[in-house]
Amino acid sequence: KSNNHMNVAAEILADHPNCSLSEPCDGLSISLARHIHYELCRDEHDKHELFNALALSVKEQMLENWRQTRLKDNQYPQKQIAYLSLEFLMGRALGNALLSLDMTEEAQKILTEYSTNLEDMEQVEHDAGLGNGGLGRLAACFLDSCASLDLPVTGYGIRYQYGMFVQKIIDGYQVERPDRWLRNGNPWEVRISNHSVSVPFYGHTETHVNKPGNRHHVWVNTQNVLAIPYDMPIPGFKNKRINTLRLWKAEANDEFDLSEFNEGDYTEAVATKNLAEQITMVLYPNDASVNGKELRLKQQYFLSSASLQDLLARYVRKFGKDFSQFSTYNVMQLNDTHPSIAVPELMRLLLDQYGLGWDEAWKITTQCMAYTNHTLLPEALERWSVPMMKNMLPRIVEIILEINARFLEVVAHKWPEDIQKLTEMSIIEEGGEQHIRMAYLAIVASFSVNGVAGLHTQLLKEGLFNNFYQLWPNKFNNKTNGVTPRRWLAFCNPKLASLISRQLGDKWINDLSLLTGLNAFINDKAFVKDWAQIKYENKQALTKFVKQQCGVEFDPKMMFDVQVKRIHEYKRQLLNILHVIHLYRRILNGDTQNIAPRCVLIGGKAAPGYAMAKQIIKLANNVAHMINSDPKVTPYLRMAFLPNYNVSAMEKICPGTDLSEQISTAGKEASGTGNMKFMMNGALTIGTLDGANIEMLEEVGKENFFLFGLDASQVSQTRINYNPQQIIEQSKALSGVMNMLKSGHFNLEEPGIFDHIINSIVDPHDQWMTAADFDSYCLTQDLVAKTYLDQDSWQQMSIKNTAASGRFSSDNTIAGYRDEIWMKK
Ligand code: T68
Repeated sequence: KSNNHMNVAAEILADHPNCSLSEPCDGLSISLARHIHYELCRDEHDKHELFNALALSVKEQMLENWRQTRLKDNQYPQKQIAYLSLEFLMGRALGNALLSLDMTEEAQKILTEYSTNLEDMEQVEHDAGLGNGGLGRLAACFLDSCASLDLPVTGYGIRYQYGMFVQKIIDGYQVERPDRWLRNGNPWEVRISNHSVSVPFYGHTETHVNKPGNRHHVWVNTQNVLAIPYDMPIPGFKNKRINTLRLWKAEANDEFDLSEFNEGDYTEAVATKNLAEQITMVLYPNDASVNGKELRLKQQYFLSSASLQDLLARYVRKFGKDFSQFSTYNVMQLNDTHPSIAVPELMRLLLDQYGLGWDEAWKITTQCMAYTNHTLLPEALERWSVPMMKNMLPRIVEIILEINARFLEVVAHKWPEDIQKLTEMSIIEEGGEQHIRMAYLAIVASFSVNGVAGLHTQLLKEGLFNNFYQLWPNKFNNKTNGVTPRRWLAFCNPKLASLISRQLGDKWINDLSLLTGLNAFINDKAFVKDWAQIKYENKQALTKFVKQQCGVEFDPKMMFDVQVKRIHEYKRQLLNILHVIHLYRRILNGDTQNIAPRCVLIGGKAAPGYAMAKQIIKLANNVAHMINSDPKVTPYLRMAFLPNYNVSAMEKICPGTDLSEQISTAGKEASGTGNMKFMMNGALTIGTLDGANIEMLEEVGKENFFLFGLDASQVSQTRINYNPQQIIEQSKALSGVMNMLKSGHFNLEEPGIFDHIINSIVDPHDQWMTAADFDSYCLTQDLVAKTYLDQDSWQQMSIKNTAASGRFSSDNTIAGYRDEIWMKK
């Protein structure tokens, strides 16, 4: 499309003759004009080019404060926090940056001169999808809160060339496509070549004895890969702090090629370049299972080593090689065990590179490592094969073995003559091939181990890590997750945000506890009406989005019932679908009394190798298709599966949701964070006593929460004699649903495709116990419908939910990390 951006830019610059690329003037307008005029170099641009110019000029607005933040943090000795994570699920940056810099209105005004608008520009930005789900998005919310709380925190991660795959739905099936998010460049990043470091792989170790009793270890003949940092600015909310997210890219080291080159094999030498660069090529799309691939271990070590070298170099620049103060000025928060190889790597650097003794190095390491656990699922606990690691990282394995030997002495001291304790707690798992239990390594080396919600931490202490809890009760602590109210309310729901600000002022944006003030207005008719009207308008916008993305017609007058999250059996999208089928049967049977018309939306990605999750997606699509094509049904029930659920989709979904589905098998969801986003935006929750749901219910009161199902201890009890067949026979509703499924009603053209799903429900070993909670779920859904039909009380409950959501601001969570972990004396 032809544009006269160049003319507009030229006019603006003509008004400011003293501004040029070398002597920039302050201000977004000039900066944008300059980028367009001097860098785009042609008269016509597409929206991507205009977006890039805009983003570059917004970044430019941050550069001076970014520099000042760095100077300040270097100047005043205070503790620096490194948040180490294989995932940062940032989403889009433009709208968030403008909000933090308080430049949204200015940008809107400027863009009208270029005959476009901010909303269209925002849509052009590709999500930075460098994460799978909750764990990666938590890291992103934390960065926002750390900057907004003025904390010197640096995020360290990997600059994946391909982020989380793009999900297409073809004939109801998930198809994965590469996420080429860097296709049009990334205007937010700055490549810092002179901070590159070199990360060793392979080779072997040698022990040299200098003096008797003084052994010195060297790791030689390594293949070295360059790690190049790309920095992204993380603006605090209206406070001038700009923190850094430092993402490492792998590149071939020139010396790496030399030998081959000298032998004349030029092409071979260049090809090895690819091997090095593969390390940061792609994000592993598994969110709840480990795949044990060598490349994944390489990524973990690459991130850990590069980040630690960076931190050590920075320390040495300032304090020299006296490391006695290192742990006073540094702490590393490990986002799950994924970067836990940082433990032996820090030991290696201190021992081999800086010549410290073991005891001193160990003291430093254990004073600055802190570990966050995000799951109890055994299939998600990382265990690396010792032979594989020995080959790739021989020196690291030596150090882990030494850590373990010393640790087992501690165990033997605490439990004398208890051989079983030694095998149970050893960092090395024996039996067949040896494996390294990364969680144990992280616990042994950390001064803090935390879970991510009250129940989860309790289950860690009582179950999974009980031995360690007995040994070191004081290491364990809880930090219930949170989400940033900037992105998840102020930015994504501007109408509700301004209504709230009209009533309470705008201080709530960085003190979310102030939202309790909304309770004063639940009987204010005009306010409740405005509240309902905004939800309605947000549902209209969501209706448009669903139509665009799935071709399904929603109706904003119906209830919007939403479950969006990764597809996993424990999250029980299947239970949701079974309830939809139950409603569908009721409607077909003419039993429509007390049915509140609803639109059910399900979205989420399945790990590419997770067959059952992929079948659940297919089932959701087929059920949706049957429902939506029956005009007798659609006045009461509609359903859509939303393809490619991601951060920017959630920004449209949560403001327009009435009912949030948080229905995991109790004891399985560590915390959940989507649950909090919905609550902030005034959705009511139907949920089990799992993860942070428990704390949400505590805050809002059980009369404002639709609770159902077994709790965690009942789940364990019921498991012993679980008989789903009998449950089905005794439930008219469930047997009806099962019969309909078995009849092939939803897969007439593809017989048998859902057999696996059907069998899983009747299997006495069904870990997720879908049948056990079905009746309770349906009863509670009836109560949801009844409540929805009474719109006055629904809207009041909605207000109460937002009002009670303050505790789930990630500012609150980060204040806990700051006071009880990072700055704890
Ligand atoms: C999630 N975990 C938890 N893991 O499931 C969720 N895993 O309850 C919690 O709210 C959230 O973490 C934040 O604490 C994940 O998202 C992963 O994505 C993951 C990725 C790779 C390997 C294992």
